[in-house]
Amino acid sequence: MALKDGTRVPRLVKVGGLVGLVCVVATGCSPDQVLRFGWPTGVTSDADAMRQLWTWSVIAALAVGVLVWGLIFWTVTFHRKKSDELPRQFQYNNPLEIIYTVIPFVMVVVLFYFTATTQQEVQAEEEPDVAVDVISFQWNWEFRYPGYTTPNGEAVSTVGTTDWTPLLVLPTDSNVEYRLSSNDVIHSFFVPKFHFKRDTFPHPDKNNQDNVFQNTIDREGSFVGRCAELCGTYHSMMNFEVRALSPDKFERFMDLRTRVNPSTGQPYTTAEALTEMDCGELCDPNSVTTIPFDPDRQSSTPQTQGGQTVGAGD
Ligand SMILES: [Cu+2]
Repeated sequence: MALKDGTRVPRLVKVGGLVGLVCVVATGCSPDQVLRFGWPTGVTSDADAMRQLWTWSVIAALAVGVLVWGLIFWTVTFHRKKSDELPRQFQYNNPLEIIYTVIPFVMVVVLFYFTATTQQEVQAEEEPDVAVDVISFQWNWEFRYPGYTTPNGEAVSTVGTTDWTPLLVLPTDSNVEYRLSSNDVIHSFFVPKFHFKRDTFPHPDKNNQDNVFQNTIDREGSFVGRCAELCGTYHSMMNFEVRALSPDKFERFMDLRTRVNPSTGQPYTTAEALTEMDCGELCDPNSVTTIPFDPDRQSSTPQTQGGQTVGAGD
């Protein structure tokens, strides 16, 4: 009997160890990925704050889970039915009932506290470095920069068409303020890499909507943006692209956009300014994460094609 027990336990340990080793090695996850618990990588400091909340929430959930699983297995293993005699009963045990009311209450309070403080951090507003009016309409986007004026005396603006996906050019490492509105129905401004989405309302003031949010993009790149509110026939094609440039490149971009293009006699468009800057993939005049609005109602063209360049101009 003693020999049998002595051989069984090491075998269980070996099998458990092997399963653990396969889990760690075969999945190929880095320590950072493990601690993300499936949370995708974002490109803003807000996204990182939300990731930390997620990581600690999962760790707390796992700690509770391990405790509960342990208690279940302990009960199942060591407290099996031994006779027909009714076991000792625990109902109306006040200390026990107080404990299992208070502990979940404390858990809810702790989770609520960290959720609320993270939300406050994400929604915090300071003096912006750059402000952009995001104007949605069926079925495209206009991005207007009230801080920059063209020689015509109008605010610098970018509008998407059926030939060209609108590019929202923004500086990295700067506090950007987004002021959302809609010209018709409710749309939703969603950049998956921001880990943030907010509906765009017609008349946000009359609808009592907080239509302003801010963030800071921490790296250069092209990030797809979408409408995330079902807004009509071509909702799925209402895409745009955030083009995050270093502050130097952004200043150069705005310098061009506030001047007249000698070859057209008109202020530089977004596509013309990016072509003029010629800084490689970041200055591609066309979107690289999605394709322009396709007005063909029978079309089943996929809306995301990495590296796709279509059409020219603004
Ligand atoms: Cu929409």
